[in-house]
Amino acid sequence: MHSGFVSIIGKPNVGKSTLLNRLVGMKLAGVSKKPQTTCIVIRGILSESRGQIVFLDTPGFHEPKDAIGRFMMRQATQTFLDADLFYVLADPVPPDEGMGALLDRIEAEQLEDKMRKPVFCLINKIDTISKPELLPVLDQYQKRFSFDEMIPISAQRGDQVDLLVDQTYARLPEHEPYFPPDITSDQAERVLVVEFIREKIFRFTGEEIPYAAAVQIEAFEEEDKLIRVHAVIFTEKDSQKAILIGAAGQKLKQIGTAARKDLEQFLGKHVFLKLWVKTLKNWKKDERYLKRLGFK
Ligand SMILES: Nc1nc2c(ncn2[C@@H]2O[C@H](COP(=O)(O)OP(=O)(O)OP(=O)(O)O)[C@@H](O)[C@H]2O)c(=O)[nH]1
Ligand SMILES: [Mg+2]
Repeated sequence: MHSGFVSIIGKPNVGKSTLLNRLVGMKLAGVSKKPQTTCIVIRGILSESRGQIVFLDTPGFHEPKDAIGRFMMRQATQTFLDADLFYVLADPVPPDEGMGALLDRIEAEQLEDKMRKPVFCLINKIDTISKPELLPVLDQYQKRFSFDEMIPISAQRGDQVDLLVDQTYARLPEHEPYFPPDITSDQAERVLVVEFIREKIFRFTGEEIPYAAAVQIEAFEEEDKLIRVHAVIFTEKDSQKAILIGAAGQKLKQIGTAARKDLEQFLGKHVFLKLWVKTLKNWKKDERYLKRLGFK
């Protein structure tokens, strides 16, 4: 059997989390139209008779501005050490400055690393462009960088994802599975519960609100037919707290209802979800607060 760890990297918003969910056939990672939706590494496991692939969905690479930004970059780069293979996701446009910087860095790290690992370049969102538009893009990537594979895909529609999985197994080392075959993630349910609530905040609030919000689970109690979840959403300012709650609590209700539906599907039980909003000034800048919020 062939088994190993695959790190999914790329700039914010290229579709890393969408691809992870597609690969494991289940929604694990939050997806939104806004950049920097993912802030911790989400692991998804694909088990088959031919082996096992553990996908690591990482926060997008960007210039960190504060402590939480630095945490996200550490999370993304940590997977460099764990990975047997890399997927570098890109938009279906010619490589720009930012992408170049990311790829140059990967190449530099690879050169230093004696155990050089395969790198696949995945041009995502090909459902948004035509073939004649795509060909010159592929050409430019191929001219500038040397990848082990270059595969155009649509994470959303699933185009070429089977091929991607085949090519991945072909390059992974011979190894027994790392995890039992019946789990899709080895992460604690609590961690994924935070991810689901965060996704709804990203989806239903605008401007700076999603970036100012952190979710902490206060209680997670499993009963016979019901799971009770109590969670607090921290914001940086009272004004953000007011927006997040909304007139007559409407916004918070919308977030809570959508999150509960996702959680019920994921946990396979009825969920009672209680959300609070509190202000915690400077949580993004203070390492101690970050630790308390689970960003260790
Ligand atoms: N048309 C199209 N849209 C896609 C595709 N894959 C992802 N998207 C959309 O692109 C946006 C970003 O997707 P995410 O999966 O959240 O991107 P990400 O790379 O994980 O983003 P961060 O976590 O913020 O770094 C979402 O609106 C997705 O629905 C695709 O193959 N085609
Ligand atoms: Mg993501």
